[in-house]
Amino acid sequence: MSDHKRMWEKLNLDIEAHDGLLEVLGKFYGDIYMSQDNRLKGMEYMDFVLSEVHGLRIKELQDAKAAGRKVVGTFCVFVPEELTLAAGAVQVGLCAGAEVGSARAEELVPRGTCALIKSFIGFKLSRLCPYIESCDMIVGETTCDGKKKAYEAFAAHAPMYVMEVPQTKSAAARALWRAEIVRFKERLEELTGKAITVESLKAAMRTVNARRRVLQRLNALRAADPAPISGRDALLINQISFYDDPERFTAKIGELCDELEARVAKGQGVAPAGTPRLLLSGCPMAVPNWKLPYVIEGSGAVIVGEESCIGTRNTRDLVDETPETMDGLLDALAERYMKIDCACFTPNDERMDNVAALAATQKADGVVHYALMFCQPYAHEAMKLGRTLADKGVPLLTLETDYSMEDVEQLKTRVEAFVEMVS
Ligand code: BJ8
Repeated sequence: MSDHKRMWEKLNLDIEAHDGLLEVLGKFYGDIYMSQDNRLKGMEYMDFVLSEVHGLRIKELQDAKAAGRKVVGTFCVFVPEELTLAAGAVQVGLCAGAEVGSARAEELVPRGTCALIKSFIGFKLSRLCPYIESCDMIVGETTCDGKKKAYEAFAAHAPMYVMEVPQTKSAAARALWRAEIVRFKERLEELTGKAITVESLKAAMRTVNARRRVLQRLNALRAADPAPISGRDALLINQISFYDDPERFTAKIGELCDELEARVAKGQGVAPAGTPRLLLSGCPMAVPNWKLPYVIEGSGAVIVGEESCIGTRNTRDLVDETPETMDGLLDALAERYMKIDCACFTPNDERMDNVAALAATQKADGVVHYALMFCQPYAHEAMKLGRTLADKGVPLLTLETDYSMEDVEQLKTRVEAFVEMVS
C-alpha cells in the first residue's frame, strides 16, 4: 500500500470511492487543462500541485499537525487568514466544486440548495475530502441563508465555529464585525494555545498581502492583447491559492509573472490578438469547477478576469500593515474585510462599480455573469448588473448553472451566440 493510501486510511476516507474520484478528476483535468496550446512553463508547478492536492499537500498538513500546529478550514474569504497564521495555524479553503455526494447532502439540506453547499456537505458525508478530515476547526460565516442554515446542520458532523458577518455596511455593522474579529482572535488563541502578538500579526499580514500583490500583478498582465494566459489557468492559480503554502505559492507565481511579462513584451499570447475578451463575474468557482471557463474558451473567446471570491474580490484590497498596536492592526483588518463586495450585503452598489471598472481595465468586450442555481444573492445582482453595464454599453450574458455536465450543450449555444455578438 502506498504512503498516500495509508495516510488517507488514517484520515478515515472511503478509499475505494476516493480512488474513483481521483481517477475522474485526473481525466477531467487532462481534457480541460492539458489540451491547451501555448501554455506557460510556470503552469507545470500548478499541474504538479493539483496532481498532489490530496497527496503531498495533505502530507504537509499532517506533518504540521504532528509538529503541534492546528489546521483551520474555511468556506469564505471573510475569514481573516492573517489571524490564523499569526496564531501559528494553517488555513485552507474547503469550498468544493464537484458534484459529489449530493444525495447524502440532501439528508442535511433541502434539494433547492446551491451546488457549492451541497458539495462540501457531500464530500464530508461521503468521506472523500482529506482537507475537511485534517481540520481542527472549521469556520463558517453568516453570509447567505443557505450557508448559515447548512452550518447548523453541519455542526453535528464537524468542529464548527461561525463568524457573524453583517449584512450591511453601516457604522453599527462595522462595530459588530470588529467585535467578531476580536472573538475569532480569542478563539484561535484558545485553539492553538498561542497568543497573537503585534509582531506575529504584522508578519502574517505581510505574508497574506504579498500573495494578494502577486495575484494583482498576474491580473494586471492579463490586460494585454493578446491575452498572455488563459482564463482556465488563471482560475486554477486562484483556486490553488486557497490550498498551497502561502509563501511558496507567492514565490512561484512571481516566477510565472516574470514569464508572463516576457510574453507580453514579445506580443505573444494564448490566442491571437483581437480574440473576443470576456470577464467572468459572480459566484466563486471552487476546484474542480472548470466547466464554464472551458465552455467559454472553447467558444472562441478568452477570459481576461474573474470578478469573484476565487478572483479579484479576494485580492483587490490589501490590509494596512503599518499600525504598531494590536488595536490599530485589528481596526485595519476589520476595515479591509468590510470592503468585500459580496452579494450578501444590502445595498451593494460598490460591486456594480467594481465589475464595470474591472471590465474597463481588462479591456473586456463583454461580461458573463455566473450564478449557481438556487443562489439568490448573485441571481438578484445579475439583474442589477445588467442595468449598470447597459448604461456603459458593455454587453452582459447571464447564466445560471450547477456542477452537473447536463447543460453543457445548452451553455455552449448561449455562449457561442454571445461571443459572436461581441466580436
Ligand atoms: S464573500 S461570495 S465566499 S459568501 S453560491 S453559498 S452565496 S447560495 S459563496 Fe461566498 Fe463569502 Fe460571499 Fe465570497 Fe450562498 Fe450563493 Fe451558494 Fe455562495
